[in-house]
Amino acid sequence: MGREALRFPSDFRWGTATAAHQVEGEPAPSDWWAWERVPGHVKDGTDAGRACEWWAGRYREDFDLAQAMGQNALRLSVDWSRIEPREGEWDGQAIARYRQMLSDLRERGIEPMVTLFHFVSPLWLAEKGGWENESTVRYFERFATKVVEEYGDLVDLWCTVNEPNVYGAYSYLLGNWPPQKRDIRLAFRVIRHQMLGHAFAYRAIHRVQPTARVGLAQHLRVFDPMQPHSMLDRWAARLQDYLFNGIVLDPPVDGVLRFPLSGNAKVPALVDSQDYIGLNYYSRDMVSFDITKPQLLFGRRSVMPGAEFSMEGWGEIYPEGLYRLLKRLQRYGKPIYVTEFGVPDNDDSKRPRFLITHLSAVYRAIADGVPVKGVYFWSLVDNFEWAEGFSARFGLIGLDLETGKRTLKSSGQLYGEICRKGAITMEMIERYAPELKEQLFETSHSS
Ligand code: IFM
Repeated sequence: MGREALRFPSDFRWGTATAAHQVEGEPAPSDWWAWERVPGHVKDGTDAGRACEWWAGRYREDFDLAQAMGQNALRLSVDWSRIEPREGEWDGQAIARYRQMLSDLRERGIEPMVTLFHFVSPLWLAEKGGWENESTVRYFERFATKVVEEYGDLVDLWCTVNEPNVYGAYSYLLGNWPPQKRDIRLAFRVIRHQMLGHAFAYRAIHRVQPTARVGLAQHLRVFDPMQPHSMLDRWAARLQDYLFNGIVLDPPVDGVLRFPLSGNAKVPALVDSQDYIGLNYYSRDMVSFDITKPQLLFGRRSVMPGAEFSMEGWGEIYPEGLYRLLKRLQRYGKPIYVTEFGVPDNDDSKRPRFLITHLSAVYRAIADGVPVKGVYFWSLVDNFEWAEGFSARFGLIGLDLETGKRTLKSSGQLYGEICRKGAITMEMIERYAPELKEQLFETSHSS
């Protein structure tokens, strides 16, 4: 090894993250399956009909590459619409196929983290109102129980719900995703029900598998005031932070669903309902007070002038935000997994540096005592990016949409080197982020 700079703990989980609908292809009838078929819904006219062909067996090619990269962890989801295609009916073949997938992972020495709800609802459930409907909480509890009964011998690390706040915002407030509603009250209702779904699934999983480690993946963003000296900008930034981050962060700790999720109702099943905290981190927003924007709660979000970007329309690349959020999560006293971090970067020109700067932020957090146990880079392979289709590529492995051929990108080679070494070397820092040298060396000398 070259001169070593930053060595991570020996039991650190080096992983990548995926989600069923984004990679599998041949989807079963679901709300997304119905929605993406309507012309004009997906930006580039693609759909998830083929995706990365995992359902047809090509997951093996990606698992082989993940293993060769030295990854020891993979976050993937099971698609509820496959396992329970009709209310109360379990599909034995689909269950068997996921079992094969999970066994194939284990055989490669890769530990699965399984997500139970990642944005996609079976069509029968969506037709009943999906998460708008409180009874979905109980349907979800039943589904979680079934999944753990089926795979408890292969999996003990579970993620109940992915990004409840993003799902609420995109599907029910901004109207970008199915069912394309724009109703702030509905958005909070859907988030509330997902938090309850998490709580009941948490209890159900532990009933079936007492040793399970269960959490949820929280998408947190940094909100900074555009003018730090402006009281109004500071107030607007705090409000955005509360309404996006705050409302989902505290309920699994103290069990209280605060306004606007509910009027401070305490739900016993929610109290202390996570064994780890999952953090999905992407970017930050600069917030300015704007009296003309009551519908946005007087907070206009924009980007820091002069900031680093990947692609037009996507947020700022801000690695310090990952460090800041990890420090913020430290107070909860739970193990932390970075369940996603990643960047849309179609020519892979930014991703290598992105990896080094973000993993350095994780390293600094660990050196400061934050119990980060692992990271899952989004994503293993280029995949179906929801309403963006395939126009935004997030993978370490490139995917040729015509042939399905996989190619490891430079970022994939770099991540592989880091995973295999369990460290970021001095050469990597000098090459990709020389400005960090001083800061990191101060950290590693003082730690
Ligand atoms: O692709 C998504 C993923 O499904 C959830 N978190 C953010 C990713 C990138 O946008």
